Amino acid sequence: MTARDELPIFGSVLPRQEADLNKTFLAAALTAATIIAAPIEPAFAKKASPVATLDTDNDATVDINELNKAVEALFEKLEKDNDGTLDSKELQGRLSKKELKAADPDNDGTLDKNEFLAAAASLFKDADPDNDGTLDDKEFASKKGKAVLRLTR
Ligand SMILES: [Ca+2]
Ligand SMILES: [Ca+2]
Ligand SMILES: [Ca+2]
Ligand SMILES: [Ca+2]
Repeated sequence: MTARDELPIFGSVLPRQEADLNKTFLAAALTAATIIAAPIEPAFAKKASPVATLDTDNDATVDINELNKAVEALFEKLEKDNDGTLDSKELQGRLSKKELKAADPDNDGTLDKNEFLAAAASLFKDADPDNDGTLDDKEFASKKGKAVLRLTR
């Protein structure tokens, strides 16, 4: 028997099995997605929204003071080596290289708490196109809003 004789067998059997497997997998994935998506009804979605998480005075928006609290808490959480600053490793990708550079006016490659808070405040301003000084869930859903969120959790 040569390799050439075997090929048609693999050629005819394997692709069909693979196609069946893919179908089964797809069906399972769809089922899983439905199961996961189902419990997230508005009540739950609302609870997990950025505003609901950060809005400590319950006025349905997040102002800079509320943001600062979350940003400060995250600073403490990320500041593992206790040298008073966050380096790029501790930031875990929360800021791009460009953002980190912009947030680091003393150019030491790390952010102290004030630099970190200022970076968050600057992102907050960018994410607030209606300039009312607060972010709502719609603003948090934007690309810039998501950049703010990355500095809160
Ligand atoms: Ca609020
Ligand atoms: Ca550190
Ligand atoms: Ca610095
Ligand atoms: Ca706003």
